[in-house]
Amino acid sequence: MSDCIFCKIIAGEIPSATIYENDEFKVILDRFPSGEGHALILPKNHVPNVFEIDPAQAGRAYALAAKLARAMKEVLGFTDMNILQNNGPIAGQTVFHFHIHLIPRREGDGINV
Ligand code: D5M
Repeated sequence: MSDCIFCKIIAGEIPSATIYENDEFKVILDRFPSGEGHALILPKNHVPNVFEIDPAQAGRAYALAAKLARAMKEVLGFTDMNILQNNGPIAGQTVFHFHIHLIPRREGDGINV
């Protein structure tokens, strides 16, 4: 989708800090992180939200979230994590391309999700 910032990132038209990639997903660091290591899982196809994503693809995205959560915990040394996903502006979605937030949590980090 031509005016979607995440599609532009996936196409390599604007830079991102990519931490993982496969045929179906790209995982980048959030440009406006809630905390250190805040990452986003993006499907490479444009799909706006949970209401429109193929449920099987949503399943693969969450399976990837579970794998990455473990890898990130080992590498970054945090203890806890929020995994969340916003759908629609009232729910706080600001980029209308489905994405899963992976937010490492540490004691006293003061993050409000
Ligand atoms: O989350 C959208 C997230 O996308 C929000 O945490 C900021 C992040 N964002 C916005 N622009 C960029 C770029 N260019 N690179 C990386 N991350 C970005 P939402 O759930 O829609 O509010």
